[in-house]
Amino acid sequence: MLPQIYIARKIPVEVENYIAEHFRYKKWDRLEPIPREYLFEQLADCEGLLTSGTRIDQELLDHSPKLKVVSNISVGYNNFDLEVMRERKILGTNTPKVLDDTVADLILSLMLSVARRVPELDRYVRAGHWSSKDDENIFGVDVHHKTLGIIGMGNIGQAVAQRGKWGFGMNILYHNRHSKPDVEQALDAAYRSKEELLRESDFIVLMTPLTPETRHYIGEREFAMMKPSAVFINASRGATVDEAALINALRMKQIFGAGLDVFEQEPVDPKNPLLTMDNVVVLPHIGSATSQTRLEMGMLAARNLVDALYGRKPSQLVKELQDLYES
Ligand code: 8YV
Repeated sequence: MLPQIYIARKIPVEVENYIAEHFRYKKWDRLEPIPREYLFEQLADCEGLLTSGTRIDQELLDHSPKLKVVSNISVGYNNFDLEVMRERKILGTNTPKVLDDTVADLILSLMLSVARRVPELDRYVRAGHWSSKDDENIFGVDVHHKTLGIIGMGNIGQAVAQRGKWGFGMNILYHNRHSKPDVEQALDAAYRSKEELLRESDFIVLMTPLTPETRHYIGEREFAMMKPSAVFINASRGATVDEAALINALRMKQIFGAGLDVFEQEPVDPKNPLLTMDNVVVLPHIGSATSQTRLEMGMLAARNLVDALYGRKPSQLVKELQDLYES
């Protein structure tokens, strides 16, 4: 009998067709997130779970006695309680690489939108206004040939650096847990300490995964180091930034503006002060949101499930659980 799995989010039909060839399955195909208690009921007889963002913790695993693998349709996997999954020998997989260019494109759009005030001035014109070309009140800041500082030089960070370097002639700085000589050579990029990068950069892109070490990685101290003309971009996870400190830094004009695709609380609270600021561009966590990329992510996540439940090592087993497969 084919293994039983649960699909806990809406997926492209091509992915569902592929899954149907390998599994018995049940699915949640609404746009709103699946209620946790309902998910628990569905998982009672499932060996695999296809999801992203669902908190995989002791409570969920206590309701999933047959679960062997959780396949995230996302590159981030901060929803995994890795310690509990390790104890229970539950495999966890993600979908890196296939979304790098799509997310990097979005990050560049945020950089340009904030720097040249695109959404703000779009609203300005739609409201019936038009100003002299010499009116400094509609001036923005340049992107080309400025200094781009990337915190977290993983695959997406490198894709952003490529765009900045080759597309806009930018000077590339980066901060990472480990230096990357090959990237430095390929992009003429320079390694900097976190503090040096914050002080020297005109555009700061935060692309670290969310871990206990990176929670509130950018806060009051860090915003105070940035240039008043600096543009701050976060497209990783909202909680890597102390959002209250960001709001204060913007109010005190410690930075020029911010581009945010992620928030500490998602969906973002409509009363969040960031949504009232003209020098902040906000998006609903759409980094990987193109049809082609979501199809590729879904197919990769489905293949991870097939590998795991058909006795093969999944190609995208997260690094912290690699030894589980050998054990
Ligand atoms: C997913 C994300 O791309 O990939 C990630 O880590 O941040 C998410 O935006 C999206 O939820 C599709 O699963």
